[in-house]
Amino acid sequence: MLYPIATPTRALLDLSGLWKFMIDEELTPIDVNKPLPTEDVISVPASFNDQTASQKIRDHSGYVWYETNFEIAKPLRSQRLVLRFGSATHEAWVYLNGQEITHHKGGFTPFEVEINDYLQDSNNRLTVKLSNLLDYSTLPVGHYSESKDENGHIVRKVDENFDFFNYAGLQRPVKIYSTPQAHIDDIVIVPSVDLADHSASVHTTVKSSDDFDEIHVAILDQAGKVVTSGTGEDQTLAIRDVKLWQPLNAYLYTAKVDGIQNGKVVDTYSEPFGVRKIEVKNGQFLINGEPFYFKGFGKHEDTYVHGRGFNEPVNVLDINLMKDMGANSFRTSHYPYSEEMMRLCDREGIVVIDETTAVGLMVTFGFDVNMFADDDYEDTTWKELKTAEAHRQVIRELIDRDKNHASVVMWSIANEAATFSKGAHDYFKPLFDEARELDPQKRPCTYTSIMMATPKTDECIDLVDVIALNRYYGWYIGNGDLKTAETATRDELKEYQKQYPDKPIMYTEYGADTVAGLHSKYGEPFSEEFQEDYYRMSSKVFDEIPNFVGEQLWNFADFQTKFGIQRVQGNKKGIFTRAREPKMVVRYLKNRWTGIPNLGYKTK
Ligand code: GCB
Repeated sequence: MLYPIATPTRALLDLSGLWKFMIDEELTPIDVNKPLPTEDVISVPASFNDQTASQKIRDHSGYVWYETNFEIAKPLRSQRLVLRFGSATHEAWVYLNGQEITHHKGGFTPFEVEINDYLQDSNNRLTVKLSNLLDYSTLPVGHYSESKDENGHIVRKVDENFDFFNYAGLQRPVKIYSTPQAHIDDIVIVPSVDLADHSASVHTTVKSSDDFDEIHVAILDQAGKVVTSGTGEDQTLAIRDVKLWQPLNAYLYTAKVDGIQNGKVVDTYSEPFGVRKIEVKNGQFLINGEPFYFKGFGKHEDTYVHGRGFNEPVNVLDINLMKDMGANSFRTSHYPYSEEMMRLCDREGIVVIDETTAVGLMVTFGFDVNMFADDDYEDTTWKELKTAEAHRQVIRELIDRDKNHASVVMWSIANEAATFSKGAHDYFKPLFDEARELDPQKRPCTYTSIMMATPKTDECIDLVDVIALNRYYGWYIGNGDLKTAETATRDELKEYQKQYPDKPIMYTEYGADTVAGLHSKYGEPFSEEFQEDYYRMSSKVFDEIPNFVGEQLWNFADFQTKFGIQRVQGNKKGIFTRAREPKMVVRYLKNRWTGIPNLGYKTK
């Protein structure tokens, strides 16, 4: 799916701003033929939750309504007009002038619909009903329950089966774009690099409305100069003296696609792309033929007031903070991030592990890891969950959206699923097959593994290209005891290395809750000293393991979660606070990471 942009043949309207907003108390039905019965407003794009003084609204589980009015300039009415949501969390029913025009489930991927047939000459009313409910059939997974209050009204409850606040709303840009009737629908770009020859062949496939006489593709360099061009829906173009997209040293070409009728350009679209080669070989993760070392983070889209809403200044700041520390990568834990963030990473040379919304796929999820030691413990996840269809859908939509991004080097199919439990392999095998089949660039695939999934118990390691571990020795296990943690970390990594000598291993999570400003002469847990000691211990072990190809710590910044006795206004494992102030450990990590090359670490 193409990102919406203005081009010489396309106009773009942004519906950001104040929309009418109300929660649905389910007392009287809402009539979509009338304006919403409220004067309250909310800002779009953003989560609705933190824009209110009302706890009832903030914590509402169920349905909410949004409404805006817009005008379309007359000259545009002859064009094909498409309404596009960057996302709508988690399920949306969309009405234009009282008629339902589309429905979408899945809160972190875009969807769009043609609106010409529903438009009025003026004062178009766009109404959106959203649900923030999650259950055993959705991704993310939530425990859903219903009860009745004293008046017999339904009360819905979602207990998140994951460790982040269930922010919802129109969290990403809502836009209308125009195209001519004959239009380009999608562009697929697959570069193949010949490293020895300093050349690349770029395979482009253009999907269109089928009424062009000819499709012309030109590849422009960063200065806007045409380096090669050709004609055809499906073709391979050669680039000599190719400039590679490298980590933290991005070079972007542009594929300028023209749809031509009677010798005239009718539709045109420009897609930026990078040329780079990704391989997993001999226990290494290679970018452009050289071993890459991941330095960076698991993150969240999470900021004050915006909640999980699009916050571009913070995205820019986060990337700058990463680069300043010598970091080169992050994972979009635990859902696809905004398209704007992916485009920013392409430009900045930030390497991304792109994750689906598959989080919470373990019905016995909790912070008490001791329960797993119990002989009677049995996990019944794969008997209970009905997420396979939602999972297939998000894989399809994520790959469709992000397939051309140079920054995306690997897909994470799930976070901390019960891969140790009976039925896991049968669940995951078709999903991995599908991802591999769908990705035109054939990127490696992984899932991030939960602590209970060990070299002995994990049933799904054969499915992954890279072993990605989320580990909390010294925090959830043996809290405060870094000596034992060091041994456990080392023993486990050595075991993985021994059993899977050809698979690269990395940490995709490790960390310790740390209250900014809390200090301890004794290095007690929660202090800034403990956080630093914890990371020093971990780094020491990482450097001993030959196939260990990266460290992405948990988390870039403190973030909001649901309530719980383990959470004090959220998760405090950030190395930055939620306001992006550095904790003490940032100096240590900056020092370590600026000393580790992006390419060739441990081999030079
Ligand atoms: C995990 C989860 C992440 C949590 C983190 C924690 O394993 O993947 O979502 O926030 O642990 O801090 O407990």
